[in-house]
Amino acid sequence: MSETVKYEQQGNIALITVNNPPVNALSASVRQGLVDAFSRADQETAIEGVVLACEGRTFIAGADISEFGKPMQSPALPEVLAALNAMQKPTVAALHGTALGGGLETALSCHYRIALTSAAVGLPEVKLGLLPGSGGTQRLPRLIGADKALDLITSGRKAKAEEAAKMGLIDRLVEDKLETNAIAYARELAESQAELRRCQDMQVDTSSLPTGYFTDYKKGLAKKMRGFEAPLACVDTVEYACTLPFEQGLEKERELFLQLMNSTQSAAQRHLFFAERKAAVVDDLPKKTATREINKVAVIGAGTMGAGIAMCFSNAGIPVVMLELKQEALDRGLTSAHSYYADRKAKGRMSPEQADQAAARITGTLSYDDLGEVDLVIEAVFESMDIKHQVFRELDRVCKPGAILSTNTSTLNVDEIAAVTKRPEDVLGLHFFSPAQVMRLLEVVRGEKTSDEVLATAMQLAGRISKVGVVSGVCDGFIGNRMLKGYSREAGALLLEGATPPQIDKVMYDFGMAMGPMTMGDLAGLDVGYRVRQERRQRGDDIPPTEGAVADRLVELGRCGQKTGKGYYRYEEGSRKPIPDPEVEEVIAKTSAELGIQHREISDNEIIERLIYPLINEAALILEEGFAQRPSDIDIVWIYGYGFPVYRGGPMFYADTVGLDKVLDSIKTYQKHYGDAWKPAPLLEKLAAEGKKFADL
Ligand code: T1G
Repeated sequence: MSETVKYEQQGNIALITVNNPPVNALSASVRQGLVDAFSRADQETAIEGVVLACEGRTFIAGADISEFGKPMQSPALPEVLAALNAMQKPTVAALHGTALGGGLETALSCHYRIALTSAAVGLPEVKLGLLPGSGGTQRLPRLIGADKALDLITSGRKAKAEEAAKMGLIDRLVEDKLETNAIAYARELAESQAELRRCQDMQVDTSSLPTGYFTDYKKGLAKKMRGFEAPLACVDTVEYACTLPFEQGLEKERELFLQLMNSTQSAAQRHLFFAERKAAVVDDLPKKTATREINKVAVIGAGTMGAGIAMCFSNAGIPVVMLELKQEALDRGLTSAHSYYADRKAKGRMSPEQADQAAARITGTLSYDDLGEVDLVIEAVFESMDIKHQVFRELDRVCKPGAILSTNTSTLNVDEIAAVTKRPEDVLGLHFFSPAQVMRLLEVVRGEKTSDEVLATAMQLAGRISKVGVVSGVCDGFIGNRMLKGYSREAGALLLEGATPPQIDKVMYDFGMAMGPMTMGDLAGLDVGYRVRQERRQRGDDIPPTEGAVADRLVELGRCGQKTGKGYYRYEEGSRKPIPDPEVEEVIAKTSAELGIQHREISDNEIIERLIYPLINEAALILEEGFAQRPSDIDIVWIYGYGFPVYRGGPMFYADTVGLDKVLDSIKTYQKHYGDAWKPAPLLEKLAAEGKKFADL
């Protein structure tokens, strides 16, 4: 028997237990152990029933993702499940924790399922760019119906045990003593000679499915999951379950599964699965670094960001006090937070109790002297160093020793802010992304003097408020915004050379970005960039005349974007739909002429290269300067902070799929035309020369 699967005889019941921490993934050793255990239980005459259970925190949470992309060791999971299916004695799967993917497929291959009420089940393969490849798409629809199965398989969501029981997926629920109850259940089934109920012997009830059901479902998904291949394949497999005999459906499922397994999209999504978990690790922080308790938080500034940040903490059950200088500003912030919860309540997204409690957790004050007991402060006031200094001097005066003082600045130097306090070791940046209560990214900006304890506390806190924390060093724009500069610069330059806002936005939208740079500019407000460029020009920074040239002209014409009803596009009253505006093309043509730039045909591929390759090049500089720990962190920043397409894995993974030599060649070509703004990063040149990838770092 393998070291990860245990076989015990409990009277007339065989108890087969998987023990493969941390999540009992179906590694090669587990698969072999299960095959051996099933055949032993089938052969032993004293055995009349079988229970399959797991030790540790969860039932099998799926196939071992770390084995993907490598040669598959036999037995493959379908063989394991075929052996389980062939059992001539009642089998009961005992579920606790999260029975996911291949784990749920294993449970579906048992005759009966019992679960703790605290358990959850799901088929999240679609989140890895895959589909359930071991019978899940054929057995689940037969057990719970096509529509419920489609929902679980295409969303990849988890269903709590009670909901799963209502669907008929789980046969018995227990509060505790799962193993004992499971053995009793198996014994009851054996002694009552209960039917050996196999999902594959069931028929999917398609009587209630309207004509064209699957086609329409795919159309809806193609919109909702734009660009993803796996969700559409999932629908095809469920349709096979409704139209083909089980074995044929199984073959089709496997075919599509292997296609997806070998796809770049799935490789990208598997990369992100591990990248997200890796981001939580700070390489030079000892594992056991102490952390501080965070039970009460203060937010300075109750504007859009401040209120959004306050909601993040309240959603995690942490009371928050917002501070403002004037009552009306405070009232505005409290109102926006409280109406957010009222809206959640009205839409049934939160129960009335939950919504009322969350709203009540957000309070306000006009006095710094009320902040003496908070464990963490997040400053979210106007981006001016003078104002930041005033705020941090006040915080240094009133906050208790050990309180963490953080800034939500996206552009200013965190070390300069920390330097006005007597406790720079307790200061760091916590850079949230707008809207803060929605965007999952949190750039945790490690200052020169930030202590290990403060950094460890911040990284732990990120998970607690459902954010993905990524460590950044202190440099201009940290990781995300620093890379964005090249992207925005080139978007502006492409306009001057003849590309139009709709053309650029369509290319980037089709590339998979949540929205194109011009629409994004109009959403954020073109005046934000205008003010930053004005400040930089006053500071004497050498800004090329082309940089932001069109945006500056538009702002000077009062076209600041959605907030003024027109920017790169015009917007109807109350609509966010961008409408191309000939006046903008006139402004562009006039600006190009003033700068002596000829318009020309610009290919879609050039637009992609000139917007994405600066991201890659700047990221290589960020890595070699040590402002980011690893390339995969940068992918997480752009996926969770800037709407980079998930199925492309982030800018670094994408660069590796294109090939660093090809990326470098193009960058060098643009350098010849546009100068040293395109100077290749030494790290990129080195990796390309060595035929290596960012993934090799
Ligand atoms: N394979 C390998 N490692 C896994 C794993 C898996 N399936 N699931 C988790 N880990 C590692 C993870 O990398 C981390 O490692 C540690 O376990 C704890 O995870 C044929 C093909 C189960 C809900 O997609 O959703 O089955 O960072 O930090 O927050 O049809 O992990 O500590 O070194 O996430 O408590 C389908 C994926 C696979 C489930 C637990 N299954 N896992 O969450 O802990 S495809 C999944 C999760 C499949 C079949 C197909 C979550 C979790 P480290 P964690 P958590």
